[in-house]
Amino acid sequence: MKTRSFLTAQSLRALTLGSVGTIAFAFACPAAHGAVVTYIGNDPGAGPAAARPNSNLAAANFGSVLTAFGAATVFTFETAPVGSFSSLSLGSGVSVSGTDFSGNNQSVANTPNDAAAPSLAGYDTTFGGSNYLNVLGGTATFTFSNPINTFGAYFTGVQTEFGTVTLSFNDGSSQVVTVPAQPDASGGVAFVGFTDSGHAISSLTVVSGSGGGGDFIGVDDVRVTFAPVPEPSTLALLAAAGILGAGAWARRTRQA
Ligand SMILES: [Ca+2]
Repeated sequence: MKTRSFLTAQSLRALTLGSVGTIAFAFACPAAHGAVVTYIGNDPGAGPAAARPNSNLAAANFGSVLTAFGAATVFTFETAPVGSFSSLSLGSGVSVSGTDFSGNNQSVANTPNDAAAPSLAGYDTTFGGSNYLNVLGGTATFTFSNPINTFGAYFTGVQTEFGTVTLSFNDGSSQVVTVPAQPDASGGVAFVGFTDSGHAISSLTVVSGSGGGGDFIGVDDVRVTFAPVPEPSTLALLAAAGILGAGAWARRTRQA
């Protein structure tokens, strides 16, 4: 996995304005074939109504490179039924399933897990929205009928106390992208996105911490692009090439 990061003038400005958040993202050039390139920003302590400059900047930079991958499809969970699910269809051939720290199904929530301290345990990040994927430890696996080559989302309430939160997937080899943890006392929000040029990913699992039940987090405003599929005309050409090749073999066989 290849990850390059640096601070821009804008992110440095955000830092000097008092935020203790950090942002790390890749050069905004198309990724080399085969490389997972991450776009990550985090805002410790940021709750539902707070500004999240580093996370939003990472999301914007991630979005700016998606033009090389195609139109992004965004899932806000706003039309998803509130409550637990065994498998939740999000549309566009995308579904999510998984079980929490106690083996129960994951759920969609419309209020923060911790009403008194919403930044600690997951909340909605959609502008004007309320619903989010409520991951109470354990795992949540996104399945893509049409494989993807980029993925991004906001993660809320990820803390250092409950183990590491990761995105695990296979693009021909096993890959792990780590979601930055926020301080135990404050929680916060992070945006994590990645591009994976030239690859196709059929599923991705959010592993929400480990030990002691894992971490209670929110996942929201998921955005993906779908990997290109061979055009019918390309398939026809390949089939024709196969027929021609078979014909040539037959001729050679007859001549032999
Ligand atoms: Ca939402």
